[in-house]
Amino acid sequence: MNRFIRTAVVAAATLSSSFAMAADKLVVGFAQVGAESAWRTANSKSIKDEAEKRGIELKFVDAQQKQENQIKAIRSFIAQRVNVIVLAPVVEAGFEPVLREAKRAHIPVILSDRRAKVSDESLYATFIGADFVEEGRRAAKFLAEKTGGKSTIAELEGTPGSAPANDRKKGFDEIIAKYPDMKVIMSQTGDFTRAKGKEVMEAFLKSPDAGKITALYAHNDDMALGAIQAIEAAGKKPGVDITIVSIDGVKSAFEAMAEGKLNCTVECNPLIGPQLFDLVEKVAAGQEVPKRVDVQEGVFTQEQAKDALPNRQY
Ligand code: GYE
Repeated sequence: MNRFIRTAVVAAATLSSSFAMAADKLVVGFAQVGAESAWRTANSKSIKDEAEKRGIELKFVDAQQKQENQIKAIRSFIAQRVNVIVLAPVVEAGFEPVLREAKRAHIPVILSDRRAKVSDESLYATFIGADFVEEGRRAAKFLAEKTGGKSTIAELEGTPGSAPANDRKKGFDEIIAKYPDMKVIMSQTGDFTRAKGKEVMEAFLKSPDAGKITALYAHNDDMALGAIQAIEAAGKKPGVDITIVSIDGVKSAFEAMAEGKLNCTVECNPLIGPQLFDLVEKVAAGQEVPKRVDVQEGVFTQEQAKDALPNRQY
């Protein structure tokens, strides 16, 4: 074989093996909610890291908390013929038509973190996420215990129409209904962000009933952290004058607990990358998966915060 032919043969062999590799590589489209909170940042990182570790090509779209961006992203994943679509639905309602389009294209969809409301369960392969109703119950149980069943509560809700906002309210209300002296007197959305949490808390503290507030329930840590700034600016002591409970368990919440400014955080574990990609690989291989997969989580009080802080990964 002369030198030119040998080079050509080697080049062709390299090319065909790289084609084979490209064909084997799983391609996953992921329509993420946004980058609204520390929880979300940790969740995105966990998913990106795990895809990289497994050699899976991840097409990542940050939808900036807008449903229309997620619908657009899913349509583009369908056009690109990805192997699996992962969707973390911003809100529960309104995804059915685009999920039907994915089904018609025979591309399986996995719902991650937040549920979507659909009339036909065959529109998604599985849902992996936390039990948000239970998180709401845990927050209320802590508050009931801490305040001896007596508190006048301000509530910072998550994104309207989102599964965590709906469920965390539901679970919380279910428990406080058992305590005649626990009442939510004001409730508004802070869209899961620190800036909005602060803004809404400022408004709460200027309202005619401001003096009655003895407790704050925030649907996530970021909003509670924003509210803590507003409470301090109003000359009150967060964690003392107003008992505060929130959900997620992010590092800054642990720091706020260690400083006595936040009383409790209910964990919602965002590190679901490994569990998620186990499901992605199974679904892509046509294997059976459970329709619902739970993520494990706990509850942390100020007493436990200092010990737990060095080990927090998010
Ligand atoms: O609690 C919040 C984030 O869907 C569980 O979304 C998630 C929530 C989380 O913005 O911080």
